Amino acid sequence: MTAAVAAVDLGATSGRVMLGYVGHDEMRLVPVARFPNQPVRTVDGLHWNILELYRSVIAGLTSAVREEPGVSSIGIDSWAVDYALLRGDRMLGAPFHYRDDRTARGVELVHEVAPFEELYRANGLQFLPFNTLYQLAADRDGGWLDAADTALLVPDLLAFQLTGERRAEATNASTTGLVDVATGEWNEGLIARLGLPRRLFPPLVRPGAVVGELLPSVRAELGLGSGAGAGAAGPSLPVIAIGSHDTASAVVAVPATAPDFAYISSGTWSLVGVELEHPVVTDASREANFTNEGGVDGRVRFLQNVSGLWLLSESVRTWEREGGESLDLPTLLSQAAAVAHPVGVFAAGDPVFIAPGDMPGRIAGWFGSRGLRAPSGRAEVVRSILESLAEAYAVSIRTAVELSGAAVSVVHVVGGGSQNELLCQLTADRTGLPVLAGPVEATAIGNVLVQARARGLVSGSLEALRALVARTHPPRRYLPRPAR
Ligand code: ADP
Ligand code: LRH
Repeated sequence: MTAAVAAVDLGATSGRVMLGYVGHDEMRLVPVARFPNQPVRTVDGLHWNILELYRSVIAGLTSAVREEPGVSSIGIDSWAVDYALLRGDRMLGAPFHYRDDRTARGVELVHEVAPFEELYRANGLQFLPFNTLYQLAADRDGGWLDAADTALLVPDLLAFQLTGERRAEATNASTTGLVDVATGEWNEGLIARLGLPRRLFPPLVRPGAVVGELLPSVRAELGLGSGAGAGAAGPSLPVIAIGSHDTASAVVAVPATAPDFAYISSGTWSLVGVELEHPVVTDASREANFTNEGGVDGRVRFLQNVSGLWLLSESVRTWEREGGESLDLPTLLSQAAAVAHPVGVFAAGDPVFIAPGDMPGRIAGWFGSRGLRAPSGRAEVVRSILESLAEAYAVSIRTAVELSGAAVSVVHVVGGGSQNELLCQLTADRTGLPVLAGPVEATAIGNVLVQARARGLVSGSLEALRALVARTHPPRRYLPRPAR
C-alpha cells in the first residue's frame, strides 16, 4: 500500500510543504509549495517573519490536502534554537533570529552561574553563542520572561498553532542546552540555577508520537470538514512529532548502506559528524567543540556546526547590493571551479562570520589581520569559501573519528549544498574519502519517513529507512583526486 503524508520543512533561507508517498519500495516527494524565508530587522533587532511563515504553511497545507485528499498526517521541522514566548494562546512578539546580537549578554550571564565546562557535562552541546539557553538568559535579564507562561521552539510553535497542543519535541529540545544529555529529560536543576521559570518548558514528546488533531478553525481554513476524530466530519489529520530539528530529520534520510559513514547536512549551515548510540562528553570533545544533539530513535548526532553556505549566500547578497544586479549561482560556481592557482583557506567556523553583513569584507579582514594575501575578485573569493568549507569538513570528520572511535569510510552530503559539485569534489579531495551526494531534500524525506513509520506505512530501524532512501534516491559519487 502507498499512502501520503505532508511534510512542512522550514530552512533558514526557504520553506516548503511536500507530499511524501511511502510504500514498501517507494519513497516519493511531490513539492506542493515553496516560499522564501526572509528575516525582518525591526528597531529591537533581527526577527523571523513567523506570521508570514505560518500563512505560507497554511497555504501549502491547503494545496496539499486539495491535491491529495488521502493525506494522513502532518510533520513539521525547522532550524533549531529559536523560540517564541507565549502567554496563554497569545504570542508575545515575533521570535528573534539566532543571528541577532542580543545573545552576547546572555552568554556572560549564563557562564557566571554555570561555567562552560560544567554546562558541557550537563548538555553535551558545542558552544554556539545563540544556543537557546543564552537567548533565554538575555530575555530574563530584560524582564521579558515575567509575562510568559510557555516558550515554544519554532516547529513546536507551528504545531501549537495547528493543534492547540503545547509540546517540546525532543530532538529540537536537545539544542536548547536545557536537556540533560544523559537522561534526555529537561534538566530541572540547570533550569532553576539559571533562574528560568520551569513553567516555560512543556512536556517533551519523542518522534513518532501524536501531538494532536487539527483545531476545527484550522480544518476549516484547510478546506476540510470542521470536526475531528470519531463521528466528526472529515478524516482525522493529526500532527505527528518527527525529528523537528531539521538536522535530525536530514540525518534520518542519509542514504547509507553501511554503518561506517560520516554525514554533512549542507545548507545555510554545515553540520558535520557521525551517528552514535551514546554521547561523548569528554574534556577532549569539549575542547574540540563537538556537540551531542538528540537524534531520532534515541541516537546521538555527534557533530560540529562549522558554518556553511551562508558564507557564500551572504557574499552573493553583498555583491548584489553593491552592484544592483542579481547574480547567478551556477555561473559563480563555474568561475570558481576554473580558478587554477591555489587560493587561501580561512577558518570557516570563526564566529566573526555569524552576523549578517559584508561577508567578502570580513573574509578579506580575516586574511589581512594575519598578514596573509586575501582572495581577490569574486571567483577567488568563492573558491576560497569552498576550499575553506571543505577543509573544515575534513578536520571535523577526522576529529569526530578520533573522539568517538567511530569508523568512517564514506562521507554522505545531503541538503541543498549537495548540488554544489565543486564543493562535493573538494570535500572528497580534502577528506581523502568518497563523497556520496544527495538527496537534496533529505530533511523533508526524514520528516516524511518518521511520520510514515508512525502511521504504519513502513516499518523498521533507521537502517531500514536509510536503505529505502538509498534505493529510491541513489546518490551521486565523487572520488578523491590524487596529488592534491
Ligand atoms: P536551508 O535548509 O538551510 O535553507 P538548503 O538545504 O535549502 O538550506 O540549502 C540551501 C543552499 O543550497 C544554498 O545556500 C545554496 O548554496 C545551495 N544550492 C541551492 N541550489 C543550488 C544549485 N543549483 N547549485 C549549487 N548549490 C545550490
Ligand atoms: C540548521 C540548524 C543547525 C543549527 C542551526 C541554528 O538549519 O538547525 O542544526 O545549529 O540551524
